[in-house]
Amino acid sequence: MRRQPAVATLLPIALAACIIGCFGSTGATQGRSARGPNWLGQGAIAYADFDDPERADLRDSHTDIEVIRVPERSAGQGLIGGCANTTGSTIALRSNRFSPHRPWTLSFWWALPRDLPIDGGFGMFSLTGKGYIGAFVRGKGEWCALQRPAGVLQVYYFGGIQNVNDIYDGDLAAHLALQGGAWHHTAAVFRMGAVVDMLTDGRRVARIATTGRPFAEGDAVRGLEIGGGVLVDELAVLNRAIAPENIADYVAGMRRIAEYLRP
Ligand SMILES: [Ca+2]
Repeated sequence: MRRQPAVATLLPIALAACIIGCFGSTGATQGRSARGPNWLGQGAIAYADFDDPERADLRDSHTDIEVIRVPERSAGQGLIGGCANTTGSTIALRSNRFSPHRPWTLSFWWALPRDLPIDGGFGMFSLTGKGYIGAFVRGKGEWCALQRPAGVLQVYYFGGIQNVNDIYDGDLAAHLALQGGAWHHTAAVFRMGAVVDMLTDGRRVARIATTGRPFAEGDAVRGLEIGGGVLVDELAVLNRAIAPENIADYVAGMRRIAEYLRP
């Protein structure tokens, strides 16, 4: 906790003790503490808080995750501290661990740098190999004749698996604050070798279960990109499929910490 105990009443001290005690920086990821509950710290095989511009985020994490690209940081604009600014380029990683035939979880926070125009869009994440799994927001335009920015989850181009273009929310702005600086959490959970769950702010918004066959190691899914037009913070890759109720608890806890640490 970075905030100094310069407080006038006992209430903030009690609150801080509760946050640290119940939801502290507990887990260690290759020497780095992952903010959040135990299951996050213990399960994280990659983690970045993007707080220290001198530190090479993700590079000292598990050695079988190759860091292809980490864009520039924006100091002080993150959910907590600094963040990665993906308006110029995405965060790009590569590893066998990203194959959806294994259970794993991608967790990160994102915010738009400015209010989203009606024809605006941005990327959330994408996985690539001999197929594509991705989530993004696409604005009003010719693509699918959208009238409003829509949330999309896709599974495409896997031989033997039916393509799915799931426009899970045709009017995202009606359900999610898309103003600049409004932070949201996205989790993608890969479970049972055949299911992709997507959660926004701890709530499941989309699920794709494969039709035809499950995902396979031979699909060679290695590439992971995060962001594309957004600020990204508190990025974690976990080596198991996290239950939705745990993710909801994590989101609520991080919002309390962010609120408390806000200058
Ligand atoms: Ca941060």
